[in-house]
Amino acid sequence: MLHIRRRTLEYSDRRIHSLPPLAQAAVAVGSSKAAKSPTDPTDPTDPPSSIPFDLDQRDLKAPAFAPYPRVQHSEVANLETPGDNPLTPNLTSAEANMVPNPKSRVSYFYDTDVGNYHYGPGHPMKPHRMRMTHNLILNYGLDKKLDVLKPRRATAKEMARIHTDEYVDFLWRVTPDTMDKFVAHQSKFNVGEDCPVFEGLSEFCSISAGGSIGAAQKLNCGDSDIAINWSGGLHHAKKREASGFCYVNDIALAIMELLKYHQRVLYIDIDVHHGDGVEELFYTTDRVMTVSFHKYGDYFPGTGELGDIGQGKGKHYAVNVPLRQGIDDETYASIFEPTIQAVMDWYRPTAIVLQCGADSLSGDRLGCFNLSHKGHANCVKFVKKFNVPLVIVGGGGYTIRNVCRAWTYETGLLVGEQLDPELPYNDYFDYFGPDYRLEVPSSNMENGNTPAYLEKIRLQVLQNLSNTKFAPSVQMQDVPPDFFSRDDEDEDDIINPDSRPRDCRELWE
Ligand code: V1D
Ligand code: CA
Repeated sequence: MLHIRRRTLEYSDRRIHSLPPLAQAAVAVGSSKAAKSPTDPTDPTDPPSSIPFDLDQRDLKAPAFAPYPRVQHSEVANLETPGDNPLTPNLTSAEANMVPNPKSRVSYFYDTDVGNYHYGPGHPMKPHRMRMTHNLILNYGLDKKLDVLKPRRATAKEMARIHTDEYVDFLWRVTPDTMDKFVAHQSKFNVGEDCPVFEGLSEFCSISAGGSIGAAQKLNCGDSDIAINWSGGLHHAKKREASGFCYVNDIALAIMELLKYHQRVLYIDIDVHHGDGVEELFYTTDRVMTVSFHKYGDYFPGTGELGDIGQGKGKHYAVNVPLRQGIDDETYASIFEPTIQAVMDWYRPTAIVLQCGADSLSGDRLGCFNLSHKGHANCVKFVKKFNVPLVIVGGGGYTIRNVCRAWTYETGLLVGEQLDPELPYNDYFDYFGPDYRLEVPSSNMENGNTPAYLEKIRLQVLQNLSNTKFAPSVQMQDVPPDFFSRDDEDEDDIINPDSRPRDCRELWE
């Protein structure tokens, strides 16, 4: 048995490289714009906001051609119609999906306290939506198909893996009653109208982050194929400040956890707002590829243009898909599917984190897209089909009855259950009137994304991807200690990376 000192993983990839067809087409398109940098790494007065430890010790090898089953594009028109998977030409798409996809083992993280936190009167972010979603999930009986787990709460030390000690210390100490003591800190750490200091703020952050870290650990230990944390997805939180209703970047913490055992992690963001916090933290590494689909142009947070593609070793490992308002199911799939297929072909991630912000749904209080629940869930379905270990997190979503509908529908999809469109009776039944149904319909709003605009975006994104000449591989990589290792463990203990806990349940109970 191989025993090594300090957790070290061996990665190798000796398969033969060949150009995926989509990317071949893209190579013919013109060159990309220069990347815009969130920080200047050459400026000693501006410490990088990206992850500090060395992610880049690698041995580059040629990648394989299309290692995942190619997924049929544009399934949105009718998600239940027969598919044309060349491997299973005579099967319906539902049957075809079942052939390469054995039933997934799905973990689901939920803390009953999460719905009790309150951002304050008039604030659109409502943690209560997680309680409503959980209750709907229970009333559909989906808990029987899920491994339901209460997350361990993330500690300040864990948060400090991506945030500055000073910022974490502030989050843990500030309360609405002690605000006066922290006047100078309020602008420094960007707390205020968007990110208010509310009662129990640090506990709320611990629950959200604990769920996403736990989800990553469930994949790392091989216990689950998919792990869900609808209380996570807080993609705007920055290394040293809060932003856009987000304080602790649970997604980056989950990605850091995945990087202990995974060579390449893909982050996909379908929230209507740009996933700027996650992008910024991994902007200079090729070990994480970030892909964000978002409204761009006179819209929060104002970042995420097509030419923002990463920097240094991370150049070409950030992908931005700027969209106009009113995008519908079919149009969204027409850009999402080829982009993700090309990313999978080129980058070949060994784990994926999918942020499912529900403010991209039609009729969202802050959003401006026109996706139905099916159009939103099509992204989840498309990503799931690659059978790569998958963390699912929540995010934005401000018409809370629709957030519950979409996340419940997606939970059903992830466990392979078709849900009755008639809602079961549940504790929040009144919220769902007058129809009391599961669907989130799209509206007749105008789609600002013309075919010509989307084609331009699609070609440029594929062109940028074609510049990732290969999927980076790592031969030997020091990984940070597991979050769940106790402080009193001997640093010099001999650790066998193949002896990861088979059953992580003990970590959570
Ligand atoms: F409408 C409000 C009422 C009270 C407090 C805040 C808002 C509000 C609405 N939209 N704040 C916003 C956005 N902030 C601004 C600010 C104006 N300043 C100069 C900035 O436009 C923030 C929107 C945040 C969206 C968060 C998110 O949905 O992406 C999310 N995802 O995961 C968690 C949150
Ligand atoms: Ca959002």
